Amino acid sequence: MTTLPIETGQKERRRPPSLGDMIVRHLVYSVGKDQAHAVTRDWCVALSLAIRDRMVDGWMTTTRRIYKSGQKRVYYLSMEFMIGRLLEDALSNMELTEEARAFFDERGLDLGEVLTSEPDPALGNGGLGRLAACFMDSMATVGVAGIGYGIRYEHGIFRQSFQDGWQLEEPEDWLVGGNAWEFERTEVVHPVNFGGYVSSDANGKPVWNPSERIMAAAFDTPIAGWKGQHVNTLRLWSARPAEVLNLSQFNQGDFVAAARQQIVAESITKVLYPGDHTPEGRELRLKQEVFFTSASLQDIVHRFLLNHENLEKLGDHVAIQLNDTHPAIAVPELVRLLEDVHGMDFRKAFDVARACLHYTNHTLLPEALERWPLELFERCLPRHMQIIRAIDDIATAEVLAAGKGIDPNVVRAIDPHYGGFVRMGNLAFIGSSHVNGVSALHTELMKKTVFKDLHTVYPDRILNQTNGITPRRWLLECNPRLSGLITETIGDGWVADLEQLKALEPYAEDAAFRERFRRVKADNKERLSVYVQEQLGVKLDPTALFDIQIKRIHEYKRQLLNILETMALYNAMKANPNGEWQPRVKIFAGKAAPSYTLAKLIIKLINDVADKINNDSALGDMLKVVFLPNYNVSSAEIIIPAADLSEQISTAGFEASGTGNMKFALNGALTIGTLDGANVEILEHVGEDNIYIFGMEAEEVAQLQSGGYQPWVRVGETPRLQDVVTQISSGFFSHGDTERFAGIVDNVLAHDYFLVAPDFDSYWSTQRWIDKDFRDQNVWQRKAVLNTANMGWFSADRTIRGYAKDIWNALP
Ligand code: 26V
Repeated sequence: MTTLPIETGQKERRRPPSLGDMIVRHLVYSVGKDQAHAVTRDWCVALSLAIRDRMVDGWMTTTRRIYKSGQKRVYYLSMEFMIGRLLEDALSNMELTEEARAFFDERGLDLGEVLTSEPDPALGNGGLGRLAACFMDSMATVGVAGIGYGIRYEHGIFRQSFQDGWQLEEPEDWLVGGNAWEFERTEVVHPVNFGGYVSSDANGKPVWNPSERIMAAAFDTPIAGWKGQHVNTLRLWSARPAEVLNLSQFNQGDFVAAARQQIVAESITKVLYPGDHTPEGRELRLKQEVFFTSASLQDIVHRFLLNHENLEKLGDHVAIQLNDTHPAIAVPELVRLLEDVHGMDFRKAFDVARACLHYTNHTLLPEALERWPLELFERCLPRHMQIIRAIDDIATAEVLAAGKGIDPNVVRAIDPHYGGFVRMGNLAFIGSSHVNGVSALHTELMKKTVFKDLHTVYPDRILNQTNGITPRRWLLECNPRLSGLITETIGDGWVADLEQLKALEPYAEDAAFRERFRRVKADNKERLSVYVQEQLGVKLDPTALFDIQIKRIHEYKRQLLNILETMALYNAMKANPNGEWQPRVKIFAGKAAPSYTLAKLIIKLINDVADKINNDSALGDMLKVVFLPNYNVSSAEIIIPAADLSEQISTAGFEASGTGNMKFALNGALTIGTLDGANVEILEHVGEDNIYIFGMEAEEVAQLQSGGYQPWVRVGETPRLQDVVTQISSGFFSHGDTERFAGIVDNVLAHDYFLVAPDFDSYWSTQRWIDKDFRDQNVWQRKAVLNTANMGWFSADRTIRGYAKDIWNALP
């Protein structure tokens, strides 16, 4: 079990321990179990620690190499990292999966079970957090010296279950039972201050006298790229009180007061997205943003000073990417560190900060663009407020110098109206050298809408970097059958160079290959059917068309359009039971924000419709509807490979990019979608014959939304939709309860901001066209192969190279 000395002639050399030796050692010495008593989770921890050991060598080599070469560092600041389970990914990237499997086979244990006993760290909500995780994988694969900075939430996104069809939220507890991947860096602790007032010193320089201090403690997770050559770090911050315990209060017997500080401090990293419907919740959210951003910037400056002296050169060696506006406080905070702590002159400090910082925008939705009330900002961050005012003066001068006739007030970070707000989007824009959108369409819309005026003043600042996904997790690992077939056909070069998938294109014409491709999909659909049966007790027919929509529940994503079409299909099937219907399974999954009432009502509607349809014996297997609970990275890995049809049906102009759309198409699903986000570019790559586009385009949407749209008239002109709306109002899907879905009926008839009615008929007829194509499996599989073959461009490796070249100037 320990390292075995082996004879090598004269010298005695130590053979590195085998993976099996390391697993057993960790089981005994780290977990404290013997093999006879170990449970699956113990093996999982032992295996994770063994793999982590193997990663550490590469990690140290990478770190030394970066120090020596002076390679430019990239810091990715993100409030969310939706990393998912790490063990399977690490095994795969380190090419140790087969060795591990053999080890467990020998003991009659199943590697798959060991892998799924790992909790899924769900430190994010949706696309933005998952993108950050894909970028970590790709930075390590491409060889960018990248460090991710974020928050080590004690509770990630809530665990979703259904009670009578309604969403229930329960706390998630991924850290119970420990986290085998992280290293706590007890020596790395940065103070983060809040509140108080600003005075001046003898020289008239501002001095911040904060009233509260929280400590940020670092936890590092190594992130190995493909083949483990380059290993980067994800550093997550956990909040600690500045004083461990107020001993005098404790000794006075006031135990609660003594513990208070700790509770208040630790609340900062307790949960992802504290409810923001109370002032306390909003303040906590602002503090989370400041907390992780300040700690990260202090860390970055500290690292820089380890081997450089002149902070004026920071921008030559460091690029800092702001993942949405959540870390936008970085603009005044970096200025503050340079000016107040390191004595740089304000104007110089701002120029240095702007040289380092870059901002990615991920949504145009007005309600999602962060604005903080001045009162709150001033109270928590009085010094930052002064700096923001000074930055606004620079912006004003630049607006006037540009001479484009723009009113400086629309550009400044501070909006003086309605009591005053800090506009974080404007702040991030002004303080960054590059601002990027996440798909071609979204970037163009940024220029025309939210950042129109800023774009006029700074015409070279906005650029596009279309999102991507890591092919390691989203094909190699989640779809072993398909990746096996691909590797057998074109070799394994695609894993690190996804555009090699193009070599599959000729095989679309090869009937034998199409049949194997179909078989792979059929097997994945069997696997998903087993999962659905376990989760919901619903039996699916795996030969039916699997039609899948999985994503956060939001009106603009239009799960409502999908379920309304499902009801209309049900009505049509009932009206003509002997018709030649293509059997379908409609699969939904996704979480609704706890305070988003309408989104939660849509979930209830889907579950009620599912209940009605699945229990209609006259229909048999013709139509089934399921809503899988607790959608996360792990369930996505089972669902995506099993899809025939991918639903990407957002109202055009509202989905910044989408990345689920890419995962499905890469795995051979066809897309039904609007010309929105990255769907537009998927269309360009897979070709119009291999994707189903329907509905209004962004410009038509904007026009209709700007006035004159009367949804009730439109519903009246759409008979299938009219019937369904009447049924919902009459309690047809709610056991006669006519009130339950009043909110939805009212939404469709009176508001319909996201234009469900105008797109309904086009969606319906596109679905019927899909039915027809699916019935001819030759036609369908040909299109499916062409999707996989042409999705190579959507690798996050390509995206990262784009950022490295166009934004960071940090090509490896
Ligand atoms: C945030 C909020 C918060 C307030 C209530 C409504 C609302 C709606 C949307 C959001 C989105 C937050 C940002 C985000 O997750 N954007 C997603 O980023 C992905 C990666 O770039 C992209 O693929 C998705 O299209 C985009 O929605």
